[in-house]
Amino acid sequence: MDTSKRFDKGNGGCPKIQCEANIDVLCQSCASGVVTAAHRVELRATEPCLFGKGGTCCRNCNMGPCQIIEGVDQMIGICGADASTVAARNFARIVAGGASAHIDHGRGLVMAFLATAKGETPYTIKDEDKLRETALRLGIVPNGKDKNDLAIEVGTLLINEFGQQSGRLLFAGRAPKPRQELWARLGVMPRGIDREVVELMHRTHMGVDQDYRNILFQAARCSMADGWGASMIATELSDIMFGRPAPIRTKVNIGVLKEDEVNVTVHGHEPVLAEALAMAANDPEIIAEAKKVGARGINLAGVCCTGNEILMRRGLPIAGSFIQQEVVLATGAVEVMVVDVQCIMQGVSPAANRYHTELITTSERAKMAGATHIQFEEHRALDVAREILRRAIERYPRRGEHYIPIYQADVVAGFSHETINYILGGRFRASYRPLNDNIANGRIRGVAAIVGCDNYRVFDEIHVELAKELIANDVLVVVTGCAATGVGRAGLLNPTALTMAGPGLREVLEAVGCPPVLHMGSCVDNSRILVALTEMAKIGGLGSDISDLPAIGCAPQWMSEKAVAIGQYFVTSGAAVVFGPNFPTSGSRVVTDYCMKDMQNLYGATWDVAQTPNEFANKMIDKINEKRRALGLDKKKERVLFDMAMRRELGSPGAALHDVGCHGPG
Ligand code: SF4
Ligand code: MSK
Repeated sequence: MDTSKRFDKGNGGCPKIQCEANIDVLCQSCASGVVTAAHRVELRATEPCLFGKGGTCCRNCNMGPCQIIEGVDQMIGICGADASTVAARNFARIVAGGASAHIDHGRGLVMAFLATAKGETPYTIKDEDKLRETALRLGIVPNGKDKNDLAIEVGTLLINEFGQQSGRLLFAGRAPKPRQELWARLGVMPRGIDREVVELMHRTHMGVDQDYRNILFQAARCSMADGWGASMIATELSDIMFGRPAPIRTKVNIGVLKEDEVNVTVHGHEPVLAEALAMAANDPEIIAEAKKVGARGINLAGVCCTGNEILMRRGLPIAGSFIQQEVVLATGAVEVMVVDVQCIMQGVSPAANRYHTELITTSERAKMAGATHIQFEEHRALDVAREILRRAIERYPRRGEHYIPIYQADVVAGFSHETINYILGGRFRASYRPLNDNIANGRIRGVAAIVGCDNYRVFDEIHVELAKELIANDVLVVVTGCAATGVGRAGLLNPTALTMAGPGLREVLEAVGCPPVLHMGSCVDNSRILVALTEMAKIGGLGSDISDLPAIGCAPQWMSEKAVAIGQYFVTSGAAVVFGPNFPTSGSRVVTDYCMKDMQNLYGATWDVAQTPNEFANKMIDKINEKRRALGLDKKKERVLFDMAMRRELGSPGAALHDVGCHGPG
């Protein structure tokens, strides 16, 4: 592999990569020789295998691997498995992989929560109101109980759900009643969190479940153990422990790295260590140590979803999304990159090793060659955090040739479902009623969630172009994960972007000072969207179930298995999902039709697939309009069609600082 290939502005042969900041950094001499995923895409000798891509390569036993072609008799598995069985099994295993990532995250979170309630960590139970609300929701009477005792009761109840064998998960009882009845009827109500993953892995083992529909039912149930189980538990308990997000101003993009501070980036997904690092970074002793080596202090910045966790609650900046992780290192200005779990490319290790940067792994689940391992334990969280920061301080004087780009954008984040309730509903009548009313009266056409990853095989900023088109058509957009960072870079998480919104959406959001795109958190926090949709359905006026709402989700640049698990729990919950750039069962028309057509009759929602921003926007707006018609809200609303000139004219809302504090109406 030619590892010397580097970016060069104006060099037509350089690898393609999204985002100006990435190109800027990779053009600098300090980045010379760094190999990013963009280079590796270019340098690979072969395109992805079509059997693998379409879900029809089976390697579930040693008679294979078998490549299957649907409808060709000689091209079935040695065991006789056909394309539908194999595609369904592969899809199901993707769901199991994605769900298990959230499940293990959720389990770790509950254990940290319990340790905190017992006084064994430096954290405290910050949001007592949410603790009491959650206790009530779980059937625990909170009155008169000490907050730590109550937290132990809540944590114990929830940790037991991981090993539960029968019954149903407690948070699934939050869903609209008709939805719960549907799940019970179809047999997709999750019984226990771990059980659903294990059963799905068993059923997709060679020679077990060989009816694609039956496999996909269990995939749906497994995804529910993620969305209404572990992910919701992780989000709710993180909020109780570290504080429920509220609107907060901060910045995103590589330019948040600082010349005169010790730069420490936290990458992965878990908020627990990042919170300890944030606490330690403000410790006067640590700051004094940083000053001794000539730095002004510690600059803690996020990458991927750990970044989203600390951005939502603490307003700490994000240096980069998934596609920027190696580029952040190629600045040569990062002293330490701390990683925990998920979405950490192995490529960060050689990239870090080209510089003075120390890569530190912190989870026994995720070690890397070329990295230092410092095991994180909650009960000595601050000691671990201080040790990491001291190592970073020690590296600061060794910073060599480096380049910090100017790119950074002002954003307003922190839109938990409770915040949206307050912002749009007002202090004295906090509810989703005003949002529903504005949808019913047509000021807001509907709600769209743009979630998930960015992906080195997609070169266009689809999240950004799509978000612009949706808001111009009066669709309220919520975002999570790396999609949120992408639209943040483009200035759409700033109230100044309201100039791009359609008149109805602008009128509603201008009144409360909100951006047109609301950042709801990390990929685990997609459960916040389930809760928001549930509230909308329960308030009334837009039907009685999630499937009645003019609401839709999409993941235009999916990369991670988690995105498939998330998409499936949205569909099972009644919210349609458009995926891109491809769908993982495309090798079987039978299974793809089942996902994209038959699921409508089961769940009232389907999967769909699109590639360009325009195709996404058309499908999503059509679906929203269809729901509006079914609700009798079909007053004609002119559709704004975008052409290239309009896109150019819209450009970026700029990165100027404005007073962007959101406020509720009452
Ligand atoms: Fe081939 Fe069947 Fe084995 Fe899969 S389970 S590898 S299709 S023989
Ligand atoms: S980090 S899962 S690339 S959103 Fe959550 Fe980003 Fe996707 Fe990882």
